[in-house]
Amino acid sequence: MSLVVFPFKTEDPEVVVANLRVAAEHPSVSRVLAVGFEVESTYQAVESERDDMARAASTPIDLVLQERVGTKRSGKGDGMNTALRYFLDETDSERIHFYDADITSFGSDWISQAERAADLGYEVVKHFFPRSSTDAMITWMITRAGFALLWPRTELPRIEQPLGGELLFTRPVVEALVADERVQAQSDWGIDTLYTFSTVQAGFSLYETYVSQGKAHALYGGLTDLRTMLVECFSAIQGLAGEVVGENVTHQVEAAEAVPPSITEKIGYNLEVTLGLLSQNWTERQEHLLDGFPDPIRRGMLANRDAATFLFMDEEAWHLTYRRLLESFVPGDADWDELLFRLWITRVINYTATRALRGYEHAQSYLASMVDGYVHAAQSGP
Ligand SMILES: Nc1nc2c(ncn2[C@@H]2O[C@H](COP(=O)(O)OP(=O)(O)OP(=O)(O)O)[C@@H](O)[C@H]2O)c(=O)[nH]1
Ligand SMILES: [Mg+2]
Repeated sequence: MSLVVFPFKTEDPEVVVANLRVAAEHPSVSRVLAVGFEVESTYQAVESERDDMARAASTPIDLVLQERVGTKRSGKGDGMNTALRYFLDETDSERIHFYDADITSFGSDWISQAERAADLGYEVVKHFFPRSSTDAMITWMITRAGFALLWPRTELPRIEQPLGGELLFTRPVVEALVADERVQAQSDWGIDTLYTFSTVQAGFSLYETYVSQGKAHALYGGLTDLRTMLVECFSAIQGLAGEVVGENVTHQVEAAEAVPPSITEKIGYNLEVTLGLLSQNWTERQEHLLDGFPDPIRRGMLANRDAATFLFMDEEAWHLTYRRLLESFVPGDADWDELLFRLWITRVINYTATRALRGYEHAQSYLASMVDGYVHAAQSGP
């Protein structure tokens, strides 16, 4: 039997409550856990509904606040790590599932799919979803690119959605994650990167299950939230550089099906607002930090002070940029954070203008071949 966990902050209470109910009613689920960030309106809504729901489903629904487990900003990582400890200490379940609480397309099938893969013997199951061509830009440009450049011979760059928050772990995996100090320290948005990295490094088998209806969820709170996520996801990779990862991991990816127009035609962000960011918030120190970057990148970025320019930031320029960032980026330094954000936006706009605009199919195969290209470049030497 399984424990199903929803980490949540402030979300639409109706969505969170509906998702808790779906989980509680699933026949493979013996307990449901909601992990809140603080006592606020969403927490109170869950508190007032959970007894009735639990009674109706004959499945306990617990509600806890996240503990301070890690050493970075206290965020989703503390929430998820709190749940791992709860799973080991308070339950004798064999499996734990995580789902984001804000998903409006969540269904019972998601749990069944993960259970089926675990029944086949897989130790980690990750859900993956069709994404619009301008979504998942942290995943592609930061995480998959970084995995390719740093661990080209491993399964890491082959993982579809390494930052996805929908997944299943078997009990031995949870024991390993709780024993891994790097994982427990990662209290921020870097937690998904650490879970993915640590389980692959430890050699656990991985199954990726495809959810064709997609993950419909709350939109970004704004570009500031995205910036925090970007910085924390990059810092997580940077902190792992130098780690050794073995090549032999069992990894199966379910075939994807045709993608609906609601996803292929979706435009992921506001191009005009984003272009404007290229010329804002420059400081003299940021200009100096660019001294360490190869010249086309340094010159191109400085030109953005006057007018948006991004055609120079193709995949080769991003490769050089990424290597430089790995060497020099200082987490928590406001100018480095801003520069990283601006470099990444330049890359995302370049990709949008030269690739995403050519259509969904083209964009998808381009992104996959970009990662392959990094894998090849990294294998043939620095
Ligand atoms: N317990 C806890 N949950 C969190 C925290 N931050 C986010 N969450 C929850 O984690 C899940 C994923 O967060 P989202 O903000 O939706 O992040 P995302 O879906 O990766 O990115 P978006 O595209 O911005 O929605 C949601 O259920 C959030 O409510 C936190 O600090 N603590
Ligand atoms: Mg979300």
